[in-house]
Amino acid sequence: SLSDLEAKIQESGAEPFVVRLRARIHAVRGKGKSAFVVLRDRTATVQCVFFVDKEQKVVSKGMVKYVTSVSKESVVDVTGVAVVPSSPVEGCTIKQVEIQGTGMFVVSKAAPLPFDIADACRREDAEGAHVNQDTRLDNRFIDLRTPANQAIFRIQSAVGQLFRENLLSKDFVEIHTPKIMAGSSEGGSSVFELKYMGRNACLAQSPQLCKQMAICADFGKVFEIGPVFRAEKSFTHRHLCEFVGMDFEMTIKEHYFELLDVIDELFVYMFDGLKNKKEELEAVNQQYPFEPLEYLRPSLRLTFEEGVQLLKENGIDQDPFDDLSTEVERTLGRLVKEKYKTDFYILHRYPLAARPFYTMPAPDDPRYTNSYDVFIRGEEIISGAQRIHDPALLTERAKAKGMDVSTIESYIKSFSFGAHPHGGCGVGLERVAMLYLGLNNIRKSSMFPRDPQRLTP
Ligand code: ATP
Ligand code: AMO
Repeated sequence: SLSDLEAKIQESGAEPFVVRLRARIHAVRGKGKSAFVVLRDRTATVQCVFFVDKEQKVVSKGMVKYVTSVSKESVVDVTGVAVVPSSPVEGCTIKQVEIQGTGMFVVSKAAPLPFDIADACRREDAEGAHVNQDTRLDNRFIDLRTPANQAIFRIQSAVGQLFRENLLSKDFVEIHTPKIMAGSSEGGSSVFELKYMGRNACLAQSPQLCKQMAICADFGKVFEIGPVFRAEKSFTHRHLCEFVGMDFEMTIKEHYFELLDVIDELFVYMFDGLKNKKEELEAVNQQYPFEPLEYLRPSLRLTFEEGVQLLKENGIDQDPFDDLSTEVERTLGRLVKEKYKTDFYILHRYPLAARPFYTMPAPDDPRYTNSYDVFIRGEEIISGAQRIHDPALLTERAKAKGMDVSTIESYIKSFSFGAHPHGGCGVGLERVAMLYLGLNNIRKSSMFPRDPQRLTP
C-alpha cells in the first residue's frame, strides 16, 4: 500500500523497485510529454509521473493523454517503478518516493464531483472556495474522504474502544437492550412513536429502563453502546434525532460518589488514551484548529449550589432549584475554566425539578437529587444519577412527572423483589467526539447524521 512505500525504499537502500498500486486519482495535470498524477490511498498521497520515452515503448503519447483524461477520485491500478526523487515531492504526504508510471488501468471511473475535495479540506477561516454543510452532508460518502473526517471517525472509534476497555477491566458486562419499547423513559415529547403489530410502541429514548432491570437481575455492573432515538424538534448544533449512547449502570454500597469515581477514572483513562492518536489529532487540527483539552486528575466536582454561587459571584442570577439553560451552562463552563483550569468537570446534586422521574432525591434535602451532569468546554456530555429503587416512590415520581405508568409497569415491578441501591449514566458519543475536538457542530462527529430535516444519505 501507499503508506509502506517510504519504509520499503529505505529497506532497499534507495534501490528502485517495481510496484502495483490501487489508489484514487487525487489530482492530475499533463505537461507536453509528461503527466503528473497524485495518487491517494485514504489520506496518504504520492506523486506518479508518466514520461513519454524515446521510442514510446513503455509510455506512449497516447498513454499520457489517456492518463490526464481520467477523472479525479477514480479508482485506478497503477504499475510503475518506485524511485527516490531528485528532491522531496512538495504537496504530497509521501515526499521521499516518486513512482515512474508504466501503466494505468481504471478500475472505477468517478462521475463529475459535486465539490472539489481540496475545497472540502480548507480551513473554515481560510480564503478560497468552501463547501457548505448541506452539500457535504448530501454527499457524505465523498465528504468523509477528507483527512479531517477520516481522523474524526477514527478518534470516535477510539472513544468507544477506550470506554469499553475501561469498563470491561472493571468487570462490567456489556449488554444489548431492545430499541423498541412500550413507552418513553425520559419524558414524552421527544419520542418517536410507531406501530408494533398493531399496538402503540416507541423507539428507545435510552437504555434506561432495561439497564436498571439488568441490575435487578443481579448483573451488578453493566454497560451498553447503542443507538438512542430522540424526536428532537428544534435544529441545534448539539442535538441529533439518533445518536450513539454509551451507558453504564452499577450497584453502589454507600453513596452516589461511587458512581462519580467510576466516571472520573473512565474519562481520565479515555482522555489519556486519546492523546496517543497524534496523527488524527493533527489532521483535525489542520482543518478545525482547537485547543487541546485540559483536565484534572481527579476531575473537578462541584455541587449545583457551588455552580450557582460561582455564577452569582460573576453577576448571573440562577434559580438554585431550576435547570441551567444552555447559555448559562456555557457561561459556567467558561468561569470554571478560568478558576480551575479545566475543560472537563462534574456538576452534581441537581435540583429535583430538573431531573427525570427515576432520579433519587437527596436524603438530606428532597429539593435536590443524587444526580449529575458532566461537561466538556461548557457543554453537557453526560447525565446520570442514583436511581430510586423503591417501587412505591418510583410510581409516585413517575405520576408526578406525567408519565404513562401503564407503559412502564414491568419496569416498576422489577424493583419489588429485592433491589440493590444503584445508579449510572448516559454519555453521548457524538458529543464527546465533538467537544473533545472543539468542533462547532454535532453533525461533524456523526457519520450519517439524523436531524429534524435529514433522513438521507
Ligand atoms: P438531554 O436532553 O440530553 O439531557 P440536553 O443537552 O438536551 O441533553 P436537556 O436537559 O434536555 O439537555 O436541556 C438542557 C438545556 O438545553 C435546556 O435547559 C434547554 O435550554 C436546552 N435545550 C434542550 N433541548 C433543546 C433544544 N432542542 N433546542 C434548544 N435548546 C435546548
Ligand atoms: P440524557 O437524556 O441527558 O440522559 O442523555 C444522555 C446523554 O446523551 C447525549 N444526548 C444527545 N446527543 C445527541 N443528540 C441528542 N438529541 C441528545 N440527547 C442527549 C448527551 C447527554 O448527556 N437515561 C439518561 C442517562 C442516565 O441517567 O443514565 C439519559 O438518557 O451527551
